Parts: sequence; structure tokens; C-alpha cells
Amino acid sequence: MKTRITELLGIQYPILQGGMAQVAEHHLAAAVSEAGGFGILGAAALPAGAVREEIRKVRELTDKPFGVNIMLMSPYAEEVACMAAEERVAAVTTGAGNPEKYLKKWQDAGVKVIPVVASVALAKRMERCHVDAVIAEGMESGGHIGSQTTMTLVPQVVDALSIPVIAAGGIADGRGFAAARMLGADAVQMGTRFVVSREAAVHPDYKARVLKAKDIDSEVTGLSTGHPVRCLRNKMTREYLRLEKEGASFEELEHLTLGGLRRAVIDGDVMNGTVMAGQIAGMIAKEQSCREIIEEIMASAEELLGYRTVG
Ligand code: TUI
Repeated sequence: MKTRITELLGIQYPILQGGMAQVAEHHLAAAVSEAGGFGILGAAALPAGAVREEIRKVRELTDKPFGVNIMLMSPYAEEVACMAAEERVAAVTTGAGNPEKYLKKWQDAGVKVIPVVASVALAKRMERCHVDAVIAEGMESGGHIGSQTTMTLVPQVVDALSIPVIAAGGIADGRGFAAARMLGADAVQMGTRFVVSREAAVHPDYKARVLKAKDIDSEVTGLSTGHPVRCLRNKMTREYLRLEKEGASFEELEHLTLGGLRRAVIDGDVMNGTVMAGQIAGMIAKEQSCREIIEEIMASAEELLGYRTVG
């Protein structure tokens, strides 16, 4: 399936892997790119040196293109942005903010730029700055989210822009992929389905929690602080939501989640840690390799979209 995104990134399948904090390290990014998708390292709150090491490790595992996600709220965003230009990674994706001040640096270095947008306004602004594509991410996603759903955001961004749009949030199988294409997207980005991939260096208890999640197990913390984060319900979310209802201070709430993602992903503390996952977790039933995931989705989507018939 050729789209403007497979052409832009030089990849076989129009599937990107979300640059998830703690989760999207070199094994995962390399496995997704090797399987014909677009792997992305999550720089999250890492300093530039650590991200550079990760880039080198991906390059040892694959010669296929891959990207780096820069979380703009990170205290190291600026140094990571400069490093990504120096390393001339194939593409940079950004999240949780407006990347305008870094665009020229990346564009001068020939790095493709694909910001995550959560509104039509930011999407239009990004197109005016000549970015290569945008990721329209709905609030079905795990982690830090905006307020619109994928179903409503994607077609509005598609209508407002001429550049390619990548749909993200709530997509984890061939049906979701096909639906995103129907909404006008040229590719999808998935996070949660790759969290439970065999190659993801995620604690087995975290994967087990995602696999056992039901449709209604998803919560959003931080709505009152302006930093909404979607994760799976546990002791931490119950306590957080209780404190939030009581009008607890930002500091009190922060204290509860400090280092929580690491505790969950690395230590496997899925009761007290932050188990970030999208709403689609309820549908994901088994651990598979990245290749199996991508090939299964593409086969199903191609059939649904009439690219090929079975039998
Ligand atoms: O960034 C994400 N997802 C994330 S970042 C993250 S790390 C974190 N950990 C704990 C607390 C908070 C963050 C975990 N998950 N997704 C991309 C994304 N970007 N979602 C929403 C947005 C967004 C929101 C507003 C992008 C741009 C934006 O624009 C604001 C502006 O300045 O116009």
C-alpha cells in the first residue's frame, strides 16, 4: 500500500510506532523499522547524550529509516532537538507543544518534521511552517492527550491541510487502520499495540496489565491541572482522582505520579505506578512480534479496503 507517507519516509507500510516515554527504546524502534513500519525513539525526558546512544544502537540493528520523538515539555528538549539535527535522523516527531522554534534547524539538516497536533489551529500553523506531515492524535491515546477524539479530529485536520495526515489514538487493528484511511489519513501511528509487542523492553507485569484491560479500565488523571494523562485504573489513579476531586494542589498531585511511569514500565509496579495505555487496550489480547502485528494489520486492512480479495 503506497501512500504519501510511505513515499515521504521511504517505508513499506504506512504504520508509525508512537515515541512512547520509557517504552520506545532502540529494540522496539529497530524492530518496527525492520518490519517495514517506521520505528520512533521516545526521547521523553532524557538528555541528548542518552538519546544519541539510543540512535547509535538502532543504527547497529537496522539500516532502515527511523525517527525520534521530542517531548517538548522535557527540560532537555532544546539539546535533543539540536542533537537530532546533527545526527540527521530520518524524521523528528514532536509532542505536547508547539515545535516552531526548532523547525529551521531540522529543515536545514534535511530532517523530516512531523509534529503531533491536537487541534486544527496548530495543524494549520504547522502547515504554514512547511512541516512535512502532521500526526492528528485523538484523546483515545495513552499518555498526555488533547480533548478531541480521533474520529472528529482526523477529518477536520485532513480538510484543513494539503500535507499528509497521520491518524493516532484508538487504532490497533486492521479495522482501525481502514477507518483512519476512510477519514483521509495517509498513515496511522500506534502506541499501545506495540507496548505489548515481544520486542518492547517493558516489564512483563505491565504487558499483562494492558492485555487484561477491559474497555472501561481507562482513566484520565490531571484534567484539573491542565496536563491530562490517560492510563489504566489502579491504586494510583484512584488516589489521584480522589485528591483531584478534593481540590488537592498541583504539588500534591505531582508527588503521586513522580517517577510513576518508570516504576510501572521498568519495575513492573502496576498498582502504584502510571500504566499509560490507550482506550483500545481492551481490544488487545496477545503479545506478538512487531512483524506479526504489522503484517496482520496490513492484511486485514487491505482486505477491508478492497486492495485484495481472499479465497
Ligand atoms: O505527547 C504525547 N503523549 C505523551 S508525552 C508523555 S510524557 C508525560 N508524562 C507525564 C505527564 C505528562 C507527560 C506521555 N504521553 N502525545 C502527543 C500529544 N501532543 N498529545 C497532545 C499533544 C499536544 C497538545 C497541545 C500537541 C500540541 C499542543 O499544542 C499546544 C500549543 O502550544 O499549541
